[in-house]
Amino acid sequence: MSTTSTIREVRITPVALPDPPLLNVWGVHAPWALRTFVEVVTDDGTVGLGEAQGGLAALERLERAARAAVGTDVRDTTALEARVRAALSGTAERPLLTAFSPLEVACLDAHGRLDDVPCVELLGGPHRDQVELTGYLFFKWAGQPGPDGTTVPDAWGPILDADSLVTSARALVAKYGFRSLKLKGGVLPPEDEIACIRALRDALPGVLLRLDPNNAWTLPTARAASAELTGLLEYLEDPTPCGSDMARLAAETALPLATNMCVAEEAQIGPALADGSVDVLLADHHYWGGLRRTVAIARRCGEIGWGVSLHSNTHLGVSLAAMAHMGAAIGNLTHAGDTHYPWTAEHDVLVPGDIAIKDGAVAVPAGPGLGVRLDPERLAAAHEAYLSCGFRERGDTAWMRTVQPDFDPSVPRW
Ligand code: GKR
Ligand code: MG
Repeated sequence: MSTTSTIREVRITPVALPDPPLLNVWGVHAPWALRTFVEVVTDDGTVGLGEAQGGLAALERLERAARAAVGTDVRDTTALEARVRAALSGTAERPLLTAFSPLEVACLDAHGRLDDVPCVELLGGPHRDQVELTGYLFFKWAGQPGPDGTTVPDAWGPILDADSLVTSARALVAKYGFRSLKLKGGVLPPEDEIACIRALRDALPGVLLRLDPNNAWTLPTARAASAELTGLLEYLEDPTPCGSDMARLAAETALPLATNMCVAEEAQIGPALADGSVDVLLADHHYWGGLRRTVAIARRCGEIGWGVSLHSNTHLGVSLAAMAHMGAAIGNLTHAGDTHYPWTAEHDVLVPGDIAIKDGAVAVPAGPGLGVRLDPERLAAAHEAYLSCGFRERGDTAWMRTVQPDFDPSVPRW
């Protein structure tokens, strides 16, 4: 076991990857999705990897946190957190933990490499050797808007009705073996989305289904929809605004309610527990403050009677590897975790073959640390794309308004 583990340098590389026009309640994904990679380098040259959400504001916080991380021991994530908290003093808890997270993941990766153990061992050890994942269905346009009103088509084509949605679902299930599917809702009127769920139920009877309208429905709409959806879904995610509406719905419906919006930091657990509005929490290490904290939050969910799933935003393979190690360490992972990876995999910057989704699951990489490697050429190309793409923040509403200038992202909408 090596004893040299002090961080001498943190390399931060923002990247951009092509993104299809996936629709959601806030608008539509722009042609470029932004992520940021972290490489923590110890004094003996060991490198640990982390992946973070992109965007200039988050990047600036991450850079400040990274400067504070230099000189800490990769084995001492408590000291790392203290330094990050000091460096970002005055920052709200969620963005602060979002800056800490990729550094914590990178330290765990380096620690695992130094001690020749997989990260899951540093999280308490594995409950499973692969983590079940959910195929993520989106409505989408035929392609991204091009110059002068043209469309730049993509391989998925338009997904705007039940038939095309079922076709995309069949394709995801055939390619990745998913045993559950999540539909990103809040895009079409509720009756159309319910019809889509019925079509999926008929087409893929053995596959569990979820629907996430991202707070788009009023309480009366959510009440009526949940009556129709009970028995069709394993859970309904964030149907109506957080707080009293979610609580009232939860009290009335037999359908389990899940969230990644109403409980997104520790201070929100108590109120949601008190009002009974949550049955399943979608954990996300990117904003819960890294792998160790998220494993602890998941344990707490078990104690208070909540189920646990995993939340996902557009991400690449370092995050997928982190989710695999973390998901394996969560004893009470009651539901398959979300992942955007099928929408981004072809643009990953890992050494090809280091990680993949097969048979509806991701195997925990066997090597030390996270068990995955960046491909320097692919990383450099993705960074060049970042420099030239012109996008610096995620802006689904702004991109939607390039096509539909009067688009209003307010919720609840129906
Ligand atoms: O990428 O469009 C998207 C998703 O809607 C994502 O932004 C959400 O955070 O998938 C997420 C969710 O479960 O709410
Ligand atoms: Mg959600």
